Amino acid sequence: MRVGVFGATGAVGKELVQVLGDRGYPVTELRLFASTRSAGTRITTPFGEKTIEVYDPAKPPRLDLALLAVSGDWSKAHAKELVAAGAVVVDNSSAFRLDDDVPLVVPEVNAGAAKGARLIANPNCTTAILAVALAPLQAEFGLKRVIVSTYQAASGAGAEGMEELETGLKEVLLNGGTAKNSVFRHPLPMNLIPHIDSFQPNGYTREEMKVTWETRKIMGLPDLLVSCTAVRVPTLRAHAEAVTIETLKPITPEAARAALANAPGVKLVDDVANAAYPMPLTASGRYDVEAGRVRQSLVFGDHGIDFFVVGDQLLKGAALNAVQIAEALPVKLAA
Ligand code: 2RA
Repeated sequence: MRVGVFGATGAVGKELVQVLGDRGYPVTELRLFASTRSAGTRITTPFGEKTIEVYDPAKPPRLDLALLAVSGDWSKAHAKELVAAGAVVVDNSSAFRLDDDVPLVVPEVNAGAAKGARLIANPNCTTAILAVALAPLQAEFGLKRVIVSTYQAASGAGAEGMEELETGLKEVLLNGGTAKNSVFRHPLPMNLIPHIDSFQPNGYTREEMKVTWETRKIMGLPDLLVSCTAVRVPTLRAHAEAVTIETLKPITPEAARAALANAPGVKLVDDVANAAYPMPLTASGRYDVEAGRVRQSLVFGDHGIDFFVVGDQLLKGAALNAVQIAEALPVKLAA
């Protein structure tokens, strides 16, 4: 496969290249694209040393697969050009996620939706991590309501977000100074920010509404009641989510644990006697989403559970999911 990674110097772009290598995706030629700022930079990849190129819309490259880790505006402007030039495109941005004719895919949940598509959307990271854990519970117990509170890492704001957190922490801890902020709305070290993306007229943020809209689409449950509070926290690259579900059928913690333990993409980590539960430190750098702290809901009784999920934002929340989509597709070689 001739594969192009767009936004190759960003946090997700770099992970895409690594994941393609780690999973042995059949790459015969890898081309890396980024902004003019990085053009000409040589970088080492699992497929040899590569030079960063700048995309020329007048001459779209001949690719079988294009993985986009770019802004929504860039995707809107160029994704369909790449499809027209012969590539199957997996887009990480929010540009097409809610378009009726573009599948939004988490392979463990709805791989079939990608069949025959040449443009596929990769979900918001928070949604992808959540959907992997909700799918087995929906299959066995049916979902009625989902209430989520998130603890989202700096990596959700890209390499710049991670750098702002690290620099700010050093300033506060080593110099006794004050952390500066430009990526985040407020300084992130020693703080939590209940504000990710823009506020909507209903008082939720766009990040929170993405969880509602995208979960419904991925799970094929257009009327599912989903409410989210999204919070940025000073962790580096794994998003955590406290989840409460109300189910249609009775559910017990034991049955929920069994369903989660057998689910693809989920690792059950739930041994509180030994202080084992999902955490950003243990989920970072891992493909599986950790699920644990499963307990009967005090609100919904025998029709509900509370649990905790943590997934690597750059992997299951972005690069891994995109490569899994590519793996699930019968990508045809471009002419
Ligand atoms: C965030 N979900 O964490 C967003 C980015 N994909 O900021």
